Amino acid sequence: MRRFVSRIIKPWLALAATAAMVGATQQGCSKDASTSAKAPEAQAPAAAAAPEKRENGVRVVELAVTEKGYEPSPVNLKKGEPVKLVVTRKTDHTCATEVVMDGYDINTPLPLNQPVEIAFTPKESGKLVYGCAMGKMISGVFMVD
Ligand SMILES: [Cu+2]
Repeated sequence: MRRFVSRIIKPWLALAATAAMVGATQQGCSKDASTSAKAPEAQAPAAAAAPEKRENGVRVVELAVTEKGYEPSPVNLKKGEPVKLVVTRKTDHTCATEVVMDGYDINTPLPLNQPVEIAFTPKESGKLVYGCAMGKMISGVFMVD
């Protein structure tokens, strides 16, 4: 439908439609936002290319919350290895204003542009999903080995 319309409408209409779509993705927990936030999950093993960062032997993982969701995602972690997340929310245009992780008692607010540290130790192997407070409509993934 959208493709058909864009083929026949005049350029200024196409511009208007584009603007409307951008507006829609900025509404946060809209379907568009959750779809784009989940896209990286599909390519799971392709994980973080960045080298591991450590402070006093503790793994440090820096995450940003952008309009695409939590980035980077997925990130590989190791079971039993303590991790310090440093999460910085860089957008006010989504509902991802906290990090919620079930099973770890984590529900941490993210003030805009302020790095927030969250320490935890993965206790099970597999996929660990965290996300926003609304049922993780916007989410990120840790792959725990
Ligand atoms: Cu949400």
